[in-house]
Amino acid sequence: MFFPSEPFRIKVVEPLRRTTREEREELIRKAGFNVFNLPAEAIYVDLLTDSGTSAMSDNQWAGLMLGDESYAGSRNYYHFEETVRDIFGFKHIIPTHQGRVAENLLFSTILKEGMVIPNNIHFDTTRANVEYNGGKALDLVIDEAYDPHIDHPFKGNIDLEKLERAVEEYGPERIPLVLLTITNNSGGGQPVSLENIRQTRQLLNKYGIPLFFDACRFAENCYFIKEREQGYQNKPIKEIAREIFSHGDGCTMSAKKDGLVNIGGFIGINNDELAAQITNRLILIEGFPTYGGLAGRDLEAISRGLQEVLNEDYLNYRISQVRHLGQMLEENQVPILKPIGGHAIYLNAREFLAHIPQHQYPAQALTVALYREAGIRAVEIGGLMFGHKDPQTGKEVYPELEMVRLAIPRRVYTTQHMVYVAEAISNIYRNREQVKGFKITYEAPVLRHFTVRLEEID
Ligand code: PLI
Repeated sequence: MFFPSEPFRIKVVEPLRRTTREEREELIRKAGFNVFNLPAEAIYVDLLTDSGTSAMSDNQWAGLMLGDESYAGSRNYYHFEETVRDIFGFKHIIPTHQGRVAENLLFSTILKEGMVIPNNIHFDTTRANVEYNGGKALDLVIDEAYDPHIDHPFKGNIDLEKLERAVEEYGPERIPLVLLTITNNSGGGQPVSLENIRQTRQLLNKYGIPLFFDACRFAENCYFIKEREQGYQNKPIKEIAREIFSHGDGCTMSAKKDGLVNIGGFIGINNDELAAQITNRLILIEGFPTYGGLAGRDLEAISRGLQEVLNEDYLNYRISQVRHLGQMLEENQVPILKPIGGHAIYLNAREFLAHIPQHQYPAQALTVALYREAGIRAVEIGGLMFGHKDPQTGKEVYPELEMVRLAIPRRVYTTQHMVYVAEAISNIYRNREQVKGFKITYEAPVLRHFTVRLEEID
């Protein structure tokens, strides 16, 4: 077994509390069987998300002390702008307090009723921001992405034929931009190849459609390109990143992922007019353009985080830690999505709990079982998150994949934590027949998984 060793040592520790099974039973019932409602202190290993949960380095913490909290023209903004431009290359860099605000600013500016945004797969906040602003969110990833057994090196690639068909069907005037999510979170943290990016660009050039990136996990995507794509083995990660973004007209970024910080984001954009419109909206809802909803110290931590995330020792450890967890699960025959992605392991709940039908939310049932068994928090990415009522038939429509995501926070948990998680899951798998399905008792009209309440079916 290959153990990924950490390219850092631990200077500060955060104690974790262990709970009893009885305590967890009471807490999960009180939470309406929704792990978003659990107090974080009652969780032993929190794999809900890799977003905003990274451990910052000593260099980043030192940067916080250099925060310049001037309302306008903070020195940290200039450092941030210089760093982002150096990696991403876009002309205008607009800070926001997190990724979904970047999405909201972009889509509320460019979308008109009836417009369409193609993507490989929209993340849930991206889809919601497109739809809320009158657009239609199209997921056009390659078909292989929907088969959890296919071992494709770039399963995040957009399907160019599907894209061209969409352009012909809706017309280029109804497509203000195409997004590529790198890595493709909702499809398993799978990378997009540079070849696919180049081809997408060429196709869009024919129609004059801009290409944008949802760049949350761009460094992890670059690592996979270096590892898997011919011609990139000897290229530094930063050069790969620059090549990716050279094909784009802009990006949205949640720095809470590959910015290695707890809060922050930005929009990068080349179009002057669009940048001006977005900036005006930013002033209305986020703040002055040199802080965009963040403190100066946060901007400094992002600048430093973006430089650290390009370090190959770090990326090698990061990807290997996730892979190691996946390999331990595979050794115990636990069904997971293949190949193992960049930031998370995705348990294939449909196969794991084959006795629970999709309308009883097997992925949610598995998420609850993980908490009950071991105090581990994961997130459902299946019928609860993406299921919805068809407006015409009123029937519930379910997504193709029914997954539980174990997102690994960056630089937070040790190998021993991963062994603990693998053992707990393998144990549930051995006793899977005991896990029961759920029904919804309350749901909100958008992004229902955050506040849903459920009842166990006997
Ligand atoms: O959580 P935000 O608002 O900083 O970022 C939104 C967002 C946009 N795109 C993608 C691909 C994401 O993964 C994303 C946030 N992801 C979360 C919260 C996650 O748990 O994966």
